Amino acid sequence: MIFTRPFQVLAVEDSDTDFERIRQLLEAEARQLRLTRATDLKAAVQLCSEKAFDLCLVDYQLPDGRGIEFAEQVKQAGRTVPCILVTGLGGESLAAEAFRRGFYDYLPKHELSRAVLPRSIWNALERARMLREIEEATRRISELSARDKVTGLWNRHRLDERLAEEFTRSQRYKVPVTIGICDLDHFKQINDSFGHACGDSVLRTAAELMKTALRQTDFIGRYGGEEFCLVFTNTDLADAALCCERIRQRIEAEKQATDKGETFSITVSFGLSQCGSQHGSVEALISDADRALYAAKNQGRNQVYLCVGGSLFPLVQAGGPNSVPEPDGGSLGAHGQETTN
Ligand code: GH3
Ligand code: MG
Ligand code: MG
Repeated sequence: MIFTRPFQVLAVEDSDTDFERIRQLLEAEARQLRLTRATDLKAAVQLCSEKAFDLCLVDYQLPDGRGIEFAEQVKQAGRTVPCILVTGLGGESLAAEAFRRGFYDYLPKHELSRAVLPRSIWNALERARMLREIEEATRRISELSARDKVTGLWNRHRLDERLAEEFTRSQRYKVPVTIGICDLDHFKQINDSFGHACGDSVLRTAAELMKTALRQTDFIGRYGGEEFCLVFTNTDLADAALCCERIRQRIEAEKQATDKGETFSITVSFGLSQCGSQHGSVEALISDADRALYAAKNQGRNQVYLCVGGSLFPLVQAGGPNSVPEPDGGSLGAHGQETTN
């Protein structure tokens, strides 16, 4: 084992004689193992909640309870610590109980020696280190499998999972959920003019702008190449459309720069659809938002289009605040015209 620091070991032992024996048996390891003592469970749990110990050597019989319950008590205090049960009593059934309760080892006091005690401690520390590595690797794997590498947003896989949950929730409890699909306009030209790395940087900037514009309860993922899917929970079409319009304006206003210092700006198009009883599946909901997006593209890009009751409308600014058409098409603004592609 390679040490980067001394390990902190807490001995929970009420007997002065037994503690002194443990200290002597570990004398040769004193530089790598720093020993602290607690004489009852309460003090030991308190110490563990104040300081991160690497290992606890716990006596079985303590003035205020059974040492075998120590690990659970520490856990309740919000910590986990590897523990070894050191006992003058007991036999196989106690050993079995100790292992069942997560103790790393069980050591009868009469068997302790300069060989046995350090070996058990090093084994426990090594096992704890491996467990931490496995936990960290598992966390990284699940993070990587959920995230898109370029933007750091959720990837399609994770997005589909969450969207399916929200869709079901919306259908069951009749809460409004609106989705928006956003596609960067003429993005291929950016790659062609300024290079792929610049394209990646534009994707990151757009992703960041969108993410920061959303509420905590909304979510966003990278849907495809330069397409993003925004999911507005507990939000109807009108509110989601205004949010998308704000994002559209912010992205248009944002100055993008190449690594040579050239500046340019980009625009995005949005297609929106609110989850409703007419949507038999998530795919049907996405298909409506997609149709609205294609309408936004066909009608000149850099705008927000909505699918309302199966028909497609632009979000219009009729000389004032943006307005969203009613399902019957009642409040179309100046250039409001139905698109049917
Ligand atoms: P439109 O306005 O119709 O959406 O035009 P567009 O050029 O954005 O659409 P098109 O689908 O023709 O091109 C999308 C481009 O996105 C092509 C592809 O090379 C680029 N792209 C996809 N994923 C990435 C990526 O991860 N990084 C970069 N830099 N480019 C990407
Ligand atoms: Mg595009
Ligand atoms: Mg595209």
